[in-house]
Amino acid sequence: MSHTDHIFAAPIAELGDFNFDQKVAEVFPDMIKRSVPGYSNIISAIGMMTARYAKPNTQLYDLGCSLGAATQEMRRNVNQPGCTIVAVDNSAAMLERAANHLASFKSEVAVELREADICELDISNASVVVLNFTLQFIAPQQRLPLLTRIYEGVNKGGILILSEKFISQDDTVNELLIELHHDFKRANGYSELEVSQKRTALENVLRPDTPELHKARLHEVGFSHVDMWFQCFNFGSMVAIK
Ligand code: GEK
Repeated sequence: MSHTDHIFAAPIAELGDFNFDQKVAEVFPDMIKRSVPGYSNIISAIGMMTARYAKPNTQLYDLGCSLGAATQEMRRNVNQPGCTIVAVDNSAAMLERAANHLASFKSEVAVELREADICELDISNASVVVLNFTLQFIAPQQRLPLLTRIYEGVNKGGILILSEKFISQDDTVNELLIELHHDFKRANGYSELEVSQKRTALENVLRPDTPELHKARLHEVGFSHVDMWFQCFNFGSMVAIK
């Protein structure tokens, strides 16, 4: 059962850094839908791209899977034999709930849930890799090495779907996108206090890059075809094809 997110509703005297603990896992589906513009559209499109890019006898990766929303959509759309979806997160609380969530659907497609740091994961024989709002939580100096490992583990013609919060190179546009995102959260029932406490808690944890930096880095690691396929305010999703 999913609960409503009230984590930042009351004043918190000492706001620590945000982390993916039991309390967050409990309210996660509500939190992500009310906080990330376009989240549901992106999840659906991950399914559509899986249907096109999954190849027989390959692995599909959902890196930073949380409760497995993208994993489940990939599983529903895999139409090739011999595929395994490897869903990885380093939060035990998230994975425990992901296991329950995924067990509630019937499917022939194998899913392996792994509690691991995605920066230390072996990635091989991949046709589809999903980083749905996860790279933004990885230390900036670890992003290039992680994307390099992903590139090396993806088969020729395979796809990486990378969704992120962005910053804009233009300060004025950046401010506008941040304000529009806060309007979106207010419209979804978050109070001023919730918006501002969450912003503070995420400050040291979620470090967004510009779309330009993402694209340059994806090319640098070797991907041949890179572009944004969706953007809503300062959130969006890119594809990179090997
Ligand atoms: C979705 N993709 O619903 N190794 C493994 N997992 C990590 C690491 C790491 N180093 N760092 C963070 N995580 C999901 C949403 S949420 C995005 C992804 C958000 C995990 C972390 O535990 C959390 O579950 C996830 O990445 C990020 O489609 O909360 O904005």
